[in-house]
Amino acid sequence: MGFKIDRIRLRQISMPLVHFFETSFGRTTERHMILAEVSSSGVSGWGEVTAGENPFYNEEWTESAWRIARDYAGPRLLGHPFENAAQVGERTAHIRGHNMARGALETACWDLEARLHNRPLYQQIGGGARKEIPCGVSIGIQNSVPELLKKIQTEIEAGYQRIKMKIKPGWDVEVIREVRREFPSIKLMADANSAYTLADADHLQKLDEFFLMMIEQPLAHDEIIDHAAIQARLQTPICLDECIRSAHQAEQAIRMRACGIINIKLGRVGGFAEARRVHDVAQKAGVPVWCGGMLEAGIGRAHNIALSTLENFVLPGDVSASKRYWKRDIIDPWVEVSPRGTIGVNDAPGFGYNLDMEFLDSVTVRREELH
Ligand code: OSB
Ligand code: MG
Repeated sequence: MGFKIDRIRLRQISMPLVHFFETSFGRTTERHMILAEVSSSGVSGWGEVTAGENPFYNEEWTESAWRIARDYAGPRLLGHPFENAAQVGERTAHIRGHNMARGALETACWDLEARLHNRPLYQQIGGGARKEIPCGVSIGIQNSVPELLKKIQTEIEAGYQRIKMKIKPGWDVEVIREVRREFPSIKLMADANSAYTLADADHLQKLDEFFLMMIEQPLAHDEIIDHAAIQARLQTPICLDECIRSAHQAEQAIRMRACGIINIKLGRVGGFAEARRVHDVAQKAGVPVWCGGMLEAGIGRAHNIALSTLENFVLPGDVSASKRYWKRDIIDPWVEVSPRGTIGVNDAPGFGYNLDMEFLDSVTVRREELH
């Protein structure tokens, strides 16, 4: 069943985080995100832009995504006869970069397609390998080590299956040593968000003694070759995040042995079709993947859950409970995590949750409609 998009509604919402989230590139206290609603003859699908508030994780931020979605990507989709949602990404592939803005519209079209077929999104994308997905948490840089230890304790008690901690120069080896002293056997990993260079190789080698599951994106956001060089010097597997924006880059990184694991983020690769291709490339090479997070509100979170039901998402992801981020989420029910650290996958049509429209309207700060 094909479809034509006859209306696109963009809205920007603003919500404070329950707790600030700090990475090597900065601290976030309030999220400003864009939601996209694509409609075809009265049926709507929803997507979420996963860009940050500043162009620090990658080149995108809320404002650039608004302009790309409104002026470039949105108009390319309106009125075009799509045979299926897998074709949507190609319509905006002439835009250089800006995968998160493109991805919000692409994922919205998959949600729309799922609803037109009256089936859950996870089935529409070809997932369904598991009925509940394994969850980890990403814990930001804290003001002190005791605060970090306390946060880890809380999340382990809640049942989360692995802990990811953010690192940067000055908050790395000695902090991880303290964490390991307190929690000798938890599944632990570190994410540097590109805070180091090859000149730090000797320093990063010290991390091998802590039996980390992986070290995520230690080097530059666009540097696959240097990651191959650092991987050759480390026993701990490298996991690439920022570097992998396409299946082709995943193929190159794997071929060069730049990573042993890949973090897949829908926005970073431009949507479900490319995420699936990255997944397939990795699976063929025997490289496990997991679903990353971008501090999403309910729509993006629900999409991540659907993605995580593809076969090769075998490691716990950064997809966790709504209440870790929000005082109130925009979906109903909120995303909840079981005591064994899993999220159950819903069978309702589309992304599987209801939108809390009243609350959504109350946090909306800007709107635009495209015909
Ligand atoms: O590198 O995975 C990352 C958040 C913002 C930007 C980049 C990253 C992250 C996270 C948070 O680690 C994951 C989450 O809990 O949503
Ligand atoms: Mg990361």
